[in-house]
Parts: sequence; structure tokens; C-alpha cells
Amino acid sequence: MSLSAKDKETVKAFWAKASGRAEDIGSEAIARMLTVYPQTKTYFSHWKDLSPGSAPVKKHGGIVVASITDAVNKIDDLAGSLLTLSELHAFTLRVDPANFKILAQNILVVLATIFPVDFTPEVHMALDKFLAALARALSEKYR
Ligand code: HNI
Repeated sequence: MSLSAKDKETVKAFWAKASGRAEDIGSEAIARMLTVYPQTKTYFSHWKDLSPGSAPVKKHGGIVVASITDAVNKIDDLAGSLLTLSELHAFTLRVDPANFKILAQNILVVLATIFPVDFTPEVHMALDKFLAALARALSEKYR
């Protein structure tokens, strides 16, 4: 299920607007992930405060969404652009790749709440495909 040229344009146009709210999107998505799927908390046990709106949740949210913005800018070479991050998550952080789909799901929910008008079914579909491709690219180095 690869992205069509139209999907890519839809993702880029929506993300041009969404990236202005990077920290809000990232911190809300991570907070939701930690609440709805509490097993994901195991990876962040070294943080002082895992509650919604805490300093580490906000900071990490901004970092994750900034890296998604980079991926949107390199949408034609996701595997290449995410190679280093894939190695980091696989070998150093040892994050189970099933969690990439979980975070993607939470990002979609947050985008729908922050951008209720712009998040049309067409945008939803294009972003779902994009985040699935991103999750695949991040899983590339696992074996
Ligand atoms: Ni992830 C660190 C990007 C999903 C657990 N993660 C990062 C960093 C980026 C990043 C960027 C910072 C790297 C650095 O310091 O060089 N992570 C992404 C992206 C996704 C993702 C783009 C998927 C959309 N990461 C996940 C998931 C988990 C996860 C689903 C676990 C549930 N990531 C981590 C952990 C760290 C991390 C843990 C280290 C955080 C810290 O503060 O120590």
C-alpha cells in the first residue's frame, strides 16, 4: 500500500499547517499513548513525570513531531531518511515495533481533535498511509 502522488501532496499540504503545532501534537499524542496503552510507559521509566503536559512529555513530543516533519520533507525516501532513527529504536532503545502503529493511531486521533475542519476523510486516509509507511521505515533495521 504505497502512497500515490496525490496522497503525498495531501500529506504535504496538511503537514504545512500541522507542523506549526508540532509540540502540541506530539505531546498530546504521547500523553494519549501512555494513558490508553499503559504498557508503553515501560520505555519512559527514566522520565521524572509521565503525566500529560509534563516537561518531558512536551519536550519529547516536539522532538518526535519535528522528525515526522523531516520525514514529510523526504517523503520519497522514507527508509533512507529514517535509517538512523530505525537503528536507534531497534538496537539502543529496543522499542517493540508494534508500538509504532500504536503511536500512529494516537497521532491521528490528536490531529482530528486539533484540526477538526482540515482533517477530512481524504486527509485521514493519506496520513494513515503515510504513518504506516513511516512505521515500516522505522522497522526496517530490526532484522
Ligand atoms: Ni521514539 C527517542 C522519533 C516512536 C520510544 N524517538 C526518539 C527520538 C526521536 C524519535 C527523533 C530522539 C532521538 C535522539 O535522541 O537522537 N519515535 C520517533 C518517531 C516515532 C517514534 C518518529 C514514530 C512515529 N519511540 C516511538 C515509540 C516508542 C518510542 C512508539 C515507544 C513506545 N523514542 C522512544 C524512547 C526514546 C525515543 C524511549 C528516548 C527518549 C528519551 O527521552 O530518553
